Amino acid sequence: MSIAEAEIEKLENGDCNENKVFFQALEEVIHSIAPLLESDPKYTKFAVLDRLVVPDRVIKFKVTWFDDNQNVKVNTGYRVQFNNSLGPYKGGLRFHPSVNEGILKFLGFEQILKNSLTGLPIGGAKGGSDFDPKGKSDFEVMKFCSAFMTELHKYIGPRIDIPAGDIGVGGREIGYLFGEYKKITLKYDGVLTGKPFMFGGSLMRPEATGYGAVYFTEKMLEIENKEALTGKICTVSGAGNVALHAIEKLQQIGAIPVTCTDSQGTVYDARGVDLALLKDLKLEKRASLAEYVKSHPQATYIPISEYPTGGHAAWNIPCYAAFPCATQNELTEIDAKNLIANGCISVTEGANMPCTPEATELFLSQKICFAPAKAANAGGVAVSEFEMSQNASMQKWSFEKVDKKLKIIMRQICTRVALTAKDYGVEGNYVDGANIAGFKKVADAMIAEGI
Ligand code: NDP
Ligand code: 2IT
Repeated sequence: MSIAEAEIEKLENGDCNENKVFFQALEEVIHSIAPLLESDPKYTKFAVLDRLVVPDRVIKFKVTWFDDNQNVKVNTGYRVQFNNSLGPYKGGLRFHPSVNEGILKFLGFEQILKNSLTGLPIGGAKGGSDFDPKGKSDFEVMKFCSAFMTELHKYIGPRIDIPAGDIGVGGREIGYLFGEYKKITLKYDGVLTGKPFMFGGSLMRPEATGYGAVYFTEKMLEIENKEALTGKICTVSGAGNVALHAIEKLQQIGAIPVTCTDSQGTVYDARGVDLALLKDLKLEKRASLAEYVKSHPQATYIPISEYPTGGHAAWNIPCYAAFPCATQNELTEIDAKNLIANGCISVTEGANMPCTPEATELFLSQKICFAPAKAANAGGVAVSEFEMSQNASMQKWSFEKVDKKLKIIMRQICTRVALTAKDYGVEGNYVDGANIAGFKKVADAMIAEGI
């Protein structure tokens, strides 16, 4: 039995350990690439899949820091350096209490194929900590980031491994991490992306993932001969980096995003989400979405505790296109049924793996245009690579230049995914298309580089 098959068997036998989300991601890819493995024996001969599913290394370390009351706090830090066949390890850092090795293996594995799809020279990695930035003072976040970097700096570098943001890690955290790296190493390197613009960040990196997801969707709807998003009602989940900028781009192209969510509930504003208010609440005040309705009594706030499935009410609002942009497995089969019953024709995964396998299967079987995360949210890491290029050449590109390059890359990914699906007899299935196209490039590089 191969390693990959053994991993799947563990899942089928009810192994509910922390690797569950990793197996979920793996299972989907293994299913998609079966025709490729059958058509070309070299992938089996060189055991590419078995080699790909095991990270090159998993670095796990203790992070100790003082809170504002001088109490010693202890967290666990990780960096999963998964695969560097196409370029240096690249991928975000997540700070959230749920973080464990399994979640980071799932995210790192997805990142390998996502980064491959961009066509840029970047390998796959992920990292983070079970540290919860919520409710912490700026000073506590700074202390934690410094302590985290005290360990992490040993393993990263602009040609080795380049971390960035993810859930709970934005410009503030990247700034503190960068400051500590510089202090320890004396190097002013482009070692992290998502830096604030004033010290080497790329314009448009904050917007890139959300904007990119919308650019991808526009191209997918064109290919599938569906009406464009302009004038259409859209539902969005999340109220963080990805969601805010998906909402922003949707508004710019004349669509009407009517929802956003956080971990506690959904805001439904039928007139369209007030983005300025949302940014103020989430980016400046770091407040709950429940505050939104205080300024907009016409809008509704539905806490998850009051929604029958315990999930998010966002997916029960009629829409033309849905954009889950919060977190993994947030959109279930029931949500998928509701979306389809209410006339939704397109679903774009802005978050990483936000749809459960059952929901994804339903979308595919019902011929809903379905843009999988590793293709649709690749805009963030693509602009991260643009940031690396700018840092390496001591340049600063304009917003317009980055935006233009982002749009081109998202449209190229979409076309390549659609064509790959067609070549393998699954036209319209962007999940299989993305997995095959992403895998093939990494697999060919792994074979060419020897074992
Ligand atoms: P943020 O931390 O900026 O925002 C996360 C949002 O999701 C918050 O509104 C948060 O609510 C909400 N949320 C709801 N449920 C959960 C949960 N169980 N765990 C964590 N958050 C939850 O993160 P991003 O917007 O950067 O990331 C969102 C998704 O997009 C993630 O899946 C991430 O991996 C993916 N992604 C991010 C990229 C980037 O460039 N940042 C690039 C590609 C993918 P609350 O405020 O209540 O915590
Ligand atoms: O999931 C992702 O692609 C990210 N969190 C962004 C990674 C990056 O290196 O910009």
